[in-house]
Amino acid sequence: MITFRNSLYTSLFIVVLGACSKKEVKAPAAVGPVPSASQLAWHEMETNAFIHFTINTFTGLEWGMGSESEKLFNPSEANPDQWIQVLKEAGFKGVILTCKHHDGFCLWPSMYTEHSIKNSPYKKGKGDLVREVAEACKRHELKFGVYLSPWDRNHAQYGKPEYIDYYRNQLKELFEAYGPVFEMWFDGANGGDGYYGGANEKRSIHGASYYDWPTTLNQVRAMEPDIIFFSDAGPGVRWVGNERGLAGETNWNNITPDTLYAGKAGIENLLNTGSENGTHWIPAEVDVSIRKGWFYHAEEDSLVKSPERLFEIYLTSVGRGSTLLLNVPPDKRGLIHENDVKSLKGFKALLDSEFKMNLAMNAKIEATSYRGTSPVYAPSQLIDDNKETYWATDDDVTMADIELDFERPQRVKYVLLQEYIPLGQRVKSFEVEVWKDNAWQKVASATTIGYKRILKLDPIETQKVRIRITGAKACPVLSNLEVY
Ligand code: FUL
Repeated sequence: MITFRNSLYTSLFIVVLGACSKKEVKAPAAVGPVPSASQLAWHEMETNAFIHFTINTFTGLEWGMGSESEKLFNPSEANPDQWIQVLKEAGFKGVILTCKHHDGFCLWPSMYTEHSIKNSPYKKGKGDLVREVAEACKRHELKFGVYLSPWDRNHAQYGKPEYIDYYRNQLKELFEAYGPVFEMWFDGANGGDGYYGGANEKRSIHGASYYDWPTTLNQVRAMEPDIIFFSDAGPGVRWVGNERGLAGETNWNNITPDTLYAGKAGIENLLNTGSENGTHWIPAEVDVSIRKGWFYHAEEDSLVKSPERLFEIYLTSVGRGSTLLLNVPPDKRGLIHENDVKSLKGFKALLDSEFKMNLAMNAKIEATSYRGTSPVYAPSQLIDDNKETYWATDDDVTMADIELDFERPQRVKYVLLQEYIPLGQRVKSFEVEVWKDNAWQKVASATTIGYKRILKLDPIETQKVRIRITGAKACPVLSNLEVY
């Protein structure tokens, strides 16, 4: 009888215990603005390429006046397949083409203007480079994006309401014939002198109101619901505030857009860092050219950025939670120049060699705490190679340490962290320490993490690395930790 009772109690105890351990620990609630599905997909692209190509390539200018003859556009060996193949091999996931730059020349045979490829010698006026690039992107499985300059120095009606109809008609042409389009670039350069159909004058517009962007964006969204809009103020992604490849060391994806508009002066610093309590998720995109200029100029052949420079830019863009948009302009032949190809190959080789062996993968991992001590939020989720799982702490814990033990000394050079951004950006400050001479030594400290943060350390031999989250808007939620 006693035995029976005992075993009954034991079974009851086990059932109760089982029920307790199965008790689901609630996931953290989202904090602040969060990315949309298309913004999330955009973050995950990490590196995209810009292609600047127009009559400027043949005149040596950066900003054509709009008066240049279409006859000047004559790439003798244009081969968009080569462009896209080179970019694909360098690891880029998307391409944005200047379908029309400020000079107004269109790389597709638009029915709304004569200032286009149809009046150029290229393929005797039968060419369409927007189509060729969009198709090459499909073949090589890169996403295709469109730059259509709002400022048009060729168009007679620029500055008047009629031009807005023209601009919208061209967007319709592009989105209906060449999609899918993943990103649309609205450049901030606006107004100034130009040809304007022969008027040759200076025209200024009211940047905040002339274009009536909300209407235009709605029209585009109706054609391409998942589109990401780039402009200083987003709404999809924002300018990073410089063209030197530098995202802010503090880089919030949040910003309050109501005081921003494309081309507004004096907002560079704000764009660079975003703001901790910004009301919208509008991440920064880092646009920078592989050359000095945006267009190809033979005299810059010796100034192509080296693989090492491109790698540094990668660290200050992708490594600071942004997406890199690297411009690689075709030359007068219509090919990516040999020097650029060489640099891109070297850049890819550097990426592959610097991030070859993730030491965290086989390390022992612990944390000072994890949410409800549930395995769902355990630190092991940081090294499981699954971006959907994450380590998180209890709601009232905003400081915590994560420790990796490699079990024998390793040479450590980079630490890579990722927040689980579908639940918002949280971390405000963190430090990296290594175990050296029987003590923890601080080797780096930084602020935000966001989609991805890579810290480059002075290479050091150590058996253990500790990440200390020292400040966060709410409980930290991290999906990935890598060490190289
Ligand atoms: C700038 C433009 O004025 C440059 O020509 C280039 O297109 C760059 C990406 O954006 O605002």
